[in-house]
Amino acid sequence: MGIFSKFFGALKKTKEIISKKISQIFVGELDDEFYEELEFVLVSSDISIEASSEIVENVKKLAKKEKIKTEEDFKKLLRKAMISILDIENRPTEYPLLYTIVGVNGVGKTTAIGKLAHYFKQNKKNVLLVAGDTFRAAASEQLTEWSKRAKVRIVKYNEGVDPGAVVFDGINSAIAKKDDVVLIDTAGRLHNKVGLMEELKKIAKIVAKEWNGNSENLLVIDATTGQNALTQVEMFNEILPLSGIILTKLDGSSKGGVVFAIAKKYGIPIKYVGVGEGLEDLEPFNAEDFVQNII
Ligand SMILES: Nc1nc2c(ncn2[C@@H]2O[C@H](COP(=O)(O)OP(=O)(O)O)[C@@H](O)[C@H]2O)c(=O)[nH]1
Ligand SMILES: [Mg+2]
Repeated sequence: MGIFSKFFGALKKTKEIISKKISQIFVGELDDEFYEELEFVLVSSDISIEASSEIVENVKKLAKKEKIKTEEDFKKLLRKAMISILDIENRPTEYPLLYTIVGVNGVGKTTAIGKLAHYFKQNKKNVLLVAGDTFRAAASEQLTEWSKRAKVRIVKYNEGVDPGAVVFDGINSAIAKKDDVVLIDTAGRLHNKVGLMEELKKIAKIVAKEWNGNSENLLVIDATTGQNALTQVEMFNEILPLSGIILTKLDGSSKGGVVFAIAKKYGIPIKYVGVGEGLEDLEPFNAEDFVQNII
């Protein structure tokens, strides 16, 4: 219950804004002017122009067909149209499972790994953390803290060690101990894109070579950055094929709308959402719940 109420609370701001505006513009008549205003409401909630116009087109057709009169019925249709944008096939969670977690500095990668560790642990899985961010000593110390909190194992080395070596040893340790879940932390420094690119590619190569289980590359993005997130998706997807997104800091944001933009433009599913800094503040993403909490 705790997690859910937090999740609902997280999107409350977005919901208030969108719902209030729809009530303001909904006067019974669903004319062109109404739809134009609706599109504006969606775009200003960070649902991109492309995604907003698709939502509006779909809802327009449906509303005509179903002869919608009330605001409640209209919102139901709108929800349907929004869910269909987010309805991207998610890879099933099959074990053993390895996540390589990537993203720019400060988006919440290390925190998300701590929360994921706890989440899988609660589901009776054996989890190993791999401290692949060797750029700063503080990074592996931070991950060590999370490993203690979540009570899971960690493989780490000193600052400056080749992240490839950490990943290699981490994976082989996980295989030896028959772990179910391996979570790899990575550095996100952006001032050196080429260095970052090479590092991540090398990690991906080692994962491909050493790991036989299910493997995914997940990009962490900070919901409060809004449309900037799209640039990050673009950049990281060029380096590594991304299989999913972890959207963090929804608790501090009225910008959950960016998920529609990502789904529409890149067809990459959102897998988890972060709603705080605590161990339990992470949820698998569910499009219906998400939309239900937006309008
Ligand atoms: N409010 C909030 N803060 C978060 C969330 N996820 C991470 N943070 C904070 O964001 C900051 C950066 O997180 P960190 O995991 O170190 O980011 P990294 O550089 O990508 O590894 C820290 O202060 C975290 O506590 C979240 O879902 N909600
Ligand atoms: Mg980090």
